[in-house]
Amino acid sequence: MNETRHRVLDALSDGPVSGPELAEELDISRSAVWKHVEALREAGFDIASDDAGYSLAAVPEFGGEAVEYGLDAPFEVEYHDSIPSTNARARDLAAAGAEDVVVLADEQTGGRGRLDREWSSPSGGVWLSILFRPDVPMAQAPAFTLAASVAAARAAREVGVDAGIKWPNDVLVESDGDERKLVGILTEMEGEADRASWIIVGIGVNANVDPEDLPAEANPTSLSAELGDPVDRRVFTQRLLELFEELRRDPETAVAEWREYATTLGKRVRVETPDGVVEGEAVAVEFPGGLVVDTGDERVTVSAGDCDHLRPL
Ligand code: BT5
Repeated sequence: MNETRHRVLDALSDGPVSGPELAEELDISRSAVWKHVEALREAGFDIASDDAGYSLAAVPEFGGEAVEYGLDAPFEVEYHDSIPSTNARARDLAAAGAEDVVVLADEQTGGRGRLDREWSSPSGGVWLSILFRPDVPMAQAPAFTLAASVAAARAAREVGVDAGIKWPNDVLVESDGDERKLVGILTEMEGEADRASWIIVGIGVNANVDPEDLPAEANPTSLSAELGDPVDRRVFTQRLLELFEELRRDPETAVAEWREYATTLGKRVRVETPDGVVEGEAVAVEFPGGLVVDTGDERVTVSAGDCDHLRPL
């Protein structure tokens, strides 16, 4: 949303305000005011008008403008009802030089997980990718994945779903040893070793979707299934972005907070890494995100891989 439209919206939310008053306040023509009001109505804002002027009656349920409205984080939000993959779109935007942009979709038709796996993304989810350009070496990028999982777990807890994190990037709801997958995160990046050029953190939250519509082998769950009611996706998305914004400024704290939510620490794990399988007890997570596994013989730090929680011996 452009700057002037933001200001029109802010003025309307403090309204009623008349067209001429608005034009004067924002130093634009009356017809420009009219165009902004119409564009906002088209985006789903309910703008009442009576003798006293215009006022904001209701905010749209979901969408780019809806999420940007009142968002306490410096992201522009590009919304799609349906798109193949928000990460793929964010890569195109990165190639075009963009930054601090969020691509958000109601549905993805070609959602991707790690290692080219599929990410099922029916309508009703929160499928988004955050594109940013932090001044950090590439090796620190895993800290942003952990930051995203902390933000997602916290946002889920704020709506009443007791989420935990399985190293490195799965946000799960656990009960009686049963782990149900709520969120998946896919981080992509490009740059030189000493400085990332861009990082894209893709976050897929099963918000208001029926777990029956998701691949059963992943034992999926959703916010609505856990709560018995749909969540307000606009507010949830805003909190997710605001929490991520705080954590990305302070990756060391993000890693510390990750430990608080971790379900992996203290468990026996089996991690499939690009260099082979590591099995043992997960004893620590080190900045920027490596998992320390005590195999009995030695302590090994793994920085990437698929992690399974094993039953205690
Ligand atoms: C992930 O991969 O968990 C990362 C998923 C990232 C998705 C987001 S959505 C927005 C952005 N745009 C994209 O295209 N991607 C990102 P991984 O750890 O590889 O897990 C993939 C596995 O999870 C699949 O093989 C399935 O078994 C399972 N799965 C697929 N869809 C699921 C869902 N909606 N909920 C739970 N599990 C799912």
